[in-house]
Amino acid sequence: MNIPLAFRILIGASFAVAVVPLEAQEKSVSQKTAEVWDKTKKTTKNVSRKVAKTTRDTVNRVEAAVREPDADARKIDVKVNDKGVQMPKSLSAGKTAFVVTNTGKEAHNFEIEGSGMEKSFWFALGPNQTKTMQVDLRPGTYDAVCTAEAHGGKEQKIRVTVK
Ligand SMILES: [Cu+2]
Repeated sequence: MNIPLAFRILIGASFAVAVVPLEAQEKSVSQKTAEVWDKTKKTTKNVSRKVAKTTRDTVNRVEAAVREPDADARKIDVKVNDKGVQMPKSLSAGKTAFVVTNTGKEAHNFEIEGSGMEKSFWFALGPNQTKTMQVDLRPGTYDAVCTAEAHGGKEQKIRVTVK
């Protein structure tokens, strides 16, 4: 077939014109797909974060409701903050309600451990949050610990004697 050169150039040019936009289109489609996927991931993350927060809030409420101290429990004020745990170092045996308040700026927890007992809050306390933990203290020595990841990764504990 004898196609004049001018025609060949014209055909070639029209192919080029046709091909380039197609590639551009494909690119933008894959880019769009990537963007949508990115958004989906972000949305999924946000949703799961929200669910986690809701679960935590619910558990906090449950903890507070279930662990309302008995009227005859001896109430002991405990402060947890960025310096550690502050509470009396000598306690009497018997039904005890630790009223724990986070007076710090980060999350803190409270754990009482000793004489075969190990009890802490399921979730750490946020700043200004108060939770109550009721235990039956037997005579012995205990560690009152903040297990939160504050304090530069170190646990803070004090020794408590129960008589
Ligand atoms: Cu702490």
